[in-house]
Amino acid sequence: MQETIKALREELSAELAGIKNQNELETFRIKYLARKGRIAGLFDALKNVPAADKPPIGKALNELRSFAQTSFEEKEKQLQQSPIAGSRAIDVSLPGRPRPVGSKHPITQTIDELRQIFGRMGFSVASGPDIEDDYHNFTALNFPPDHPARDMQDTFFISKSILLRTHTSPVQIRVMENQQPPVRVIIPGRVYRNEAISSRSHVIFHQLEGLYVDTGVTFSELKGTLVSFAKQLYGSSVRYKFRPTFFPFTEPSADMYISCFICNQKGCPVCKYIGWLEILGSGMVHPNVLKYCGYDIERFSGYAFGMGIERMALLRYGIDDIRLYFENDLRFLRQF
Ligand code: 2NM
Repeated sequence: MQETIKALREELSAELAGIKNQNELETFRIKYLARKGRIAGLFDALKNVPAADKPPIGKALNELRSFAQTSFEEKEKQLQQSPIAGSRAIDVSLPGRPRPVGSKHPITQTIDELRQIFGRMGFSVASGPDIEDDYHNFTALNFPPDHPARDMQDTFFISKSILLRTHTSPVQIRVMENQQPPVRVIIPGRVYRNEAISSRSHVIFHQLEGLYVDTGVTFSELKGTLVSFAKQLYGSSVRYKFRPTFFPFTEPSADMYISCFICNQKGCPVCKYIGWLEILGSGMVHPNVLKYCGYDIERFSGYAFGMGIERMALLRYGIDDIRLYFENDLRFLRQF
């Protein structure tokens, strides 16, 4: 009998140690501690023990019962304190709670796509300061001293000669100041203009400009690169045309148009009923600009181009109000 008691004590200790939740603990209680459990069974068997042996065996049985009861209570306390308190607290079979996932701003997505296209054509990405000086924003870009863009009306001045850049072109100047040709870079970035805010214009917007300078760069290379760009962005069947224009920093200069893919050139509000969409400005870098950067104009020539990112995104996503890009309204942003 003493042997049986000892064996049962070891058995229930081992079993209790492996218990991980309330359900298993309840099974344990029924098996050992309940009225018809194994310990009670041993007390029943005490009847058949010879009278002389009863006191020591009864004592051992009482010890076993209180050991089992105490161990059980300890285990119960332990399970209740555990953060994953048994299977009642956490149902691991429940589906997870979805967490809201953010998305890239449509301007960032558009820049990413333009970067990829120009990246495949050998352009690397450069950047520069938003706060510029008059020299890099205007003078080195061949703006005459009395040019209207230099007016307070159009430009945010911080002091007499420090300003918020009105285009990303000063970055091209900084690249050329620091590096001899060949130069092949694009510059995406934020620019600032002192304009009345409306659905069509804003004080903040984004540009992407590109520059290629090397020996013997020609206008036909400019056209070839930009036509390839337009076909990659708008599809190979897109029609295009270049129209002469004027910029201080390029000569000759040309605006590029593509056939309106919204109305298929039948005329619509987006193309203002002319069937053509202006997508960028471009030209051969003015020799004066190359000279300001210390380049030998007898050896080097280059082309440059620039486009408005908001306009690109507007055409891409059919957005009709530029202000939406800067309001951070989640109802707008969630659509991208
Ligand atoms: C445009 C259009 C045409 C341009 C020129 C230069 C630089 F620095 F090389 F002179 N940078 N960007 C350029 C030329 C920009 O934006 C409509």
